[in-house]
Amino acid sequence: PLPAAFILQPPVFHPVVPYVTTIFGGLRAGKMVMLQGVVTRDARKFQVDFQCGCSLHPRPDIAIHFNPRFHTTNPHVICNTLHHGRWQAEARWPRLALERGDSFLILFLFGNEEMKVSVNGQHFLHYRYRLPLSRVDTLGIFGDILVNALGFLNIN
Ligand code: 9QG
Repeated sequence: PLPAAFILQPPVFHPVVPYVTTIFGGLRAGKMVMLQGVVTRDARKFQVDFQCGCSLHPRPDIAIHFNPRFHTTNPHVICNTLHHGRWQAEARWPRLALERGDSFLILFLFGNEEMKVSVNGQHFLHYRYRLPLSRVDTLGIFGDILVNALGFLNIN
C-alpha cells in the first residue's frame, strides 16, 4: 500500500460558505491547509475551525479556532479552543494583516507543538495546541469571506 503521505486530498474551488469538510486522514505534523479568498467589503468576522468531528449537538471540540474580527474599533484576531462546549482563554493578536475587501492567501502549517499561520506570505501567528492534533478531522469555514480555493498539502 502507498504510504499515507501519498494520499492527497483534492482541492476545492469556490465552496459556498459556511463550508465544512472532512480532512482526509486527519491532521498531523507536516500537513498544511491553504485558504485563498476575499474578505467581504462589509465583513464583521470570519472563522476557520479545526474541529474534532462534525456533530452539531453536542457541538464538537474545536482544537483551533482562528477568528479575525473586523467590526470592532481595533480589528484583531482571536485564536481559541472549545473543549466540552467551553471556550478556553483567548489568545489575541491586536494587529490584523487583513482588511475588509482584501484578497488573501492564508497558510495553516501544522507542526508538532503548534500551528503557524502566514497571511499573504508573511508569518502572522503561532498557536500552541491545547488538544491533541490527532483529534482533528474536520475543517469548518464560517463568516464573511468568499473562498476561491482550499487546498491540503503534505510538506514532508
Ligand atoms: O465570544 O469567543 C472565541 O473565544 C466568543 C464568540 C465565539 C468565539 C469565541 O462568541 O464565537 O469566537 O464559534 C463560535 O462560538 C463563535 C461564533 C466570547
